[in-house]
Amino acid sequence: MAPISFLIACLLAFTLEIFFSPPVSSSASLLSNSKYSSSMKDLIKLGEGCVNHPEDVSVVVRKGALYTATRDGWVKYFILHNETLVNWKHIDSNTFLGITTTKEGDVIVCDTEKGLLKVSEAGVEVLDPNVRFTNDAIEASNGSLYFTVSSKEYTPKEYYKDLVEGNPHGQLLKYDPESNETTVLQEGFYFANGVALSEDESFVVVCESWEYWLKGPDQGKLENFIEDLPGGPDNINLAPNGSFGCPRWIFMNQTGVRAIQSCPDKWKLLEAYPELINLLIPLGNDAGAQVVKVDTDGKIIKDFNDDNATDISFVTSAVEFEDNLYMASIQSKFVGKLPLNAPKAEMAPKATI
Ligand SMILES: *[C@@H]1O[C@H](CO)[C@@H](O)[C@H](O)[C@H]1NC(C)=O
Ligand SMILES: *[C@@H]1O[C@H](CO)[C@@H](O)[C@H](O)[C@H]1NC(C)=O
Ligand SMILES: *[C@@H]1O[C@H](CO)[C@@H](O)[C@H](O)[C@H]1NC(C)=O
Ligand SMILES: *[C@@H]1O[C@H](CO)[C@@H](O)[C@H](O)[C@H]1NC(C)=O
Ligand SMILES: *[C@@H]1O[C@H](CO)[C@@H](O)[C@H](O)[C@H]1NC(C)=O
Ligand SMILES: *[C@@H]1O[C@H](CO)[C@@H](O)[C@H](O)[C@H]1NC(C)=O
Ligand SMILES: [Ca+2]
Ligand SMILES: [Ca+2]
Repeated sequence: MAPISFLIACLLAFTLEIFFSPPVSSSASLLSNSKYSSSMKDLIKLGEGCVNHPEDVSVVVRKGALYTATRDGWVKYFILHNETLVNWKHIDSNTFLGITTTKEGDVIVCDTEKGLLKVSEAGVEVLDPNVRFTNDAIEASNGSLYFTVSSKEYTPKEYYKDLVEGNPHGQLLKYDPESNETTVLQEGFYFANGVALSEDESFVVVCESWEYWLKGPDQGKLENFIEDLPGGPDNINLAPNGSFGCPRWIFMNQTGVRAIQSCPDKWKLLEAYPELINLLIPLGNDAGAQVVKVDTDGKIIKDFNDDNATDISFVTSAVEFEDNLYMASIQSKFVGKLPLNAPKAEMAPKATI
């Protein structure tokens, strides 16, 4: 039986942590050269009020269309050249997370309750009904799907328990469309979240939200891809030119997280003070918004920041396409579009004679 004084000591240590070092760590640029960092102040809101909490976005290049899956069960897309929103398919679900588009133009949706779904013109097919808490998927050129399960232990509603417990319950899996079989490729991720394939498909990158780094198993080897990001990464997408774009959503003080994880009476503590979790995982504007672009070696090469979440908060997905960065946030009701190459005066075309 743990003495109550120890519980109080833990609580004190934890609250001190919170009050004396705000959980919102500064989302200041991660780059020494600020030339490569930028704000999100030119953000344009697409479909405002018509996309209900989109978690992820994915582009079908040949259609010039950007797809998203929303909290009210819609798979919708924007025709990008004229920014028209099309309500495409509806599924009775409010548990969508990550999506990916396939080379056939179908959309793979991770539904945390129903499993791994394929949405096509013909309708909805459940590819794997036996997986729960799927978070993101990516298609390989031969049609296999790599996807993540964030936690084998907890449900999406209990996600914070996964963080507080501090054990790795996440998985990377592969669905083979020929055999209709799923295999577990790798266990032991700290909240497996976004997944992406490198351009040459030699490695797959998995974002771990609790451990702040991305792992890329290369031919069975597991290596760290980016280490020590100051917030939990969510989705990740291949950017043009082989690099990756990756939004980071929770700017939590890692020391506060470690303090509660190592507290023996953490469950009692949480039960007594459930609001502690809100301090640990700031949501809304407290979460800020940040997207980083990394090269194929995991080095940060570009950093987009909205410290005070003035334009968008809690970005969960970012896709670079035709000189724009498109962003989704599970907390917003729009898709953000950030033009990357604002026209410069000195680049005005020269007159010809
Ligand atoms: C987190 O809190 C610790 C302890 O107070 C502090 O030393 C550290 O700088 C904080 N980290 C961030 C990223 O704010
Ligand atoms: C947008 O473009 C598509 C074809 O690319 C067209 O079908 C649609 O009518 C256009 N929408 C508007 C509002 O112009
Ligand atoms: C696709 O390639 C992967 C990796 O080599 C392999 O594991 C998988 O079985 C292949 N899938 C199909 C449908 O051929
Ligand atoms: C794949 O197998 C699952 C059972 O695990 C089944 O429900 C589903 O209908 C099958 N899908 C196809 C395309 O055969
Ligand atoms: C593409 O990558 C190469 C090599 O890293 C770099 O020199 C070039 O500037 C990049 N182009 C773009 C558009 O990012
Ligand atoms: C964000 O808010 C902080 C504290 O209120 C302020 O010091 C800072 O200047 C703000 N940053 C921006 C980019 O507005
Ligand atoms: Ca995705
Ligand atoms: Ca996610």
